[in-house]
Amino acid sequence: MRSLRLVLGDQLHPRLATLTDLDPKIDTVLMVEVWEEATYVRHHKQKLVLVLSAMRHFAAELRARGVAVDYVALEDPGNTGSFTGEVARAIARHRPDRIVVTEPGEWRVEAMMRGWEERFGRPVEIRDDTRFLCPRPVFARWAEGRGTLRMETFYRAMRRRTGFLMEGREPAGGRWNFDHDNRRRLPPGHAVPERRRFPPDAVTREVMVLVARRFADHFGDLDGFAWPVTRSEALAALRHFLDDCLAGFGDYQDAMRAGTPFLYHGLIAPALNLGLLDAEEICRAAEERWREGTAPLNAVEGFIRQILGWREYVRGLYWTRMPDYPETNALNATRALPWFYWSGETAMACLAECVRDTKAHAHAHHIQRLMVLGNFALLAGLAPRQVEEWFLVVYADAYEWVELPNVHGMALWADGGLLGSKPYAASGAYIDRMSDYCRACAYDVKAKTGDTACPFNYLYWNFLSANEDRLRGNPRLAMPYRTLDTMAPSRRKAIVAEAARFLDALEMSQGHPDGERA
Ligand code: DLZ
Ligand code: SF4
Repeated sequence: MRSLRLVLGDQLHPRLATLTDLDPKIDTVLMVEVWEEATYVRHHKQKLVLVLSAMRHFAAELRARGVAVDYVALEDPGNTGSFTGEVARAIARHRPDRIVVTEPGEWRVEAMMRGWEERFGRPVEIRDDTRFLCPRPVFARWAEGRGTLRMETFYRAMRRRTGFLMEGREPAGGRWNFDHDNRRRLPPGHAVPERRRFPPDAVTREVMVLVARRFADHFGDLDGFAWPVTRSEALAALRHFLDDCLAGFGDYQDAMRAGTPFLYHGLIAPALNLGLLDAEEICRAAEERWREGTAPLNAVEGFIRQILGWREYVRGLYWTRMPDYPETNALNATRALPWFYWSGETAMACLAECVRDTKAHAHAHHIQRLMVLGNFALLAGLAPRQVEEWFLVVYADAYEWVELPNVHGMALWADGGLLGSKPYAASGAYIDRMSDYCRACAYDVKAKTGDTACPFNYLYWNFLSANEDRLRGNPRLAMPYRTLDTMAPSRRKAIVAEAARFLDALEMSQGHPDGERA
């Protein structure tokens, strides 16, 4: 039986389910660069380069292994610009008996694929994505009948299921979670490891020219592109992380420092989410470092939890809740995304720094995303759909299955607590504790009201006040509500007025440094 095997741009794994039983004598692999995928959101320029360059390299590697690859480039004459259109053309070229694909990372694309059998009059086999450690039906069974879903419960089940960091039935070190050890601020003058860069080769440079020409108006700098685009580069990036960064990752995973965007972070999510690495090999490699004594357990457990726990959990949740998941807006947030999310032009130094990093690298680490950019969006009541689209656009590792639950559920609490037990709201004190951003800021992080007061301060109390009906009963917010209750009514009124003034100015896009358009 002759198969046409479609490999998507984020499925570039040598043992992808689509390829396992490939017969090089009769089968063809189809890879297509399509306008629809490049523009359904206006991806950061570096994300476009990463996906297209990695696709081209992967096709070359398959060909070197003797596989027939039919590769349609973005500007090839006749390119219809969509997956469906390109599969139709490829069927006419190859006359396959069936089409083989692996489940995609987006509900939108899977819905498209489900229509192909009828449309093309051939069997379409959609295979499980074995790059993930928790198959979709296993997650669905785990979630079924549970009133609330909690990552920690799922993570423990996954530790037991896979045996990572287990000693018999018990967690290694006697604890499941070492998060308490992982909240250190970076000491002044602390030198962080120099990070390995992967300068563009000829293939990547060609894609950079294409992106500069065809996507000039997309967000992001192109010049600093240094992401791994092949499996061997991705493995080198992983080794560099394990050798030079993992040991310090745990302690400083929540720290932020101006001018130092990467710290001890993995920087492997773009490669992992493309398929250049897989979750199992990463967890195995990290665990090995602990077993051989070169990385402490708090670092290794924290790292493995991100991949085995959090990443698998958000994917499971995405697939069990789509397509309705993004429709909720539990806190009725409707404010438009301020322009400074694109320009970085705001007097709030923390936000400016995080947008600058994002623009320069298509990257910001999880605390920058959650506790600065996401926190502001939560406190300012920005419309979830706009914030979600921004996060999907700007990060090199962002695909909807991972971005949507992280933003809609975790950062914005728009799902009303399905994914996370409380909104991750914080005042300026948190940002000041975990970073050095406040030192260079026009605002005063210690001031609670007044012209120079840090906006995060009054926005935080205003948020709790405005959403009291919805949030007061949450046991994890009992403490801040107790503090709010002890506030003199006049003080509370001043905070609400200050927040209203700030948010009005933001909305009007005038009259306030943070509202001005670039
Ligand atoms: C993100 C992306 C981009 C920019 N371009 C392509 C492309 O031209 N061809 C392709 O196969 N995939 C691309 N992708 C990745 C897809 O958008 C991704 O496979 C779906 O969103 C499902 O996760
Ligand atoms: Fe951000 Fe407030 Fe600190 Fe300025 S003072 S950097 S706005 S937290």
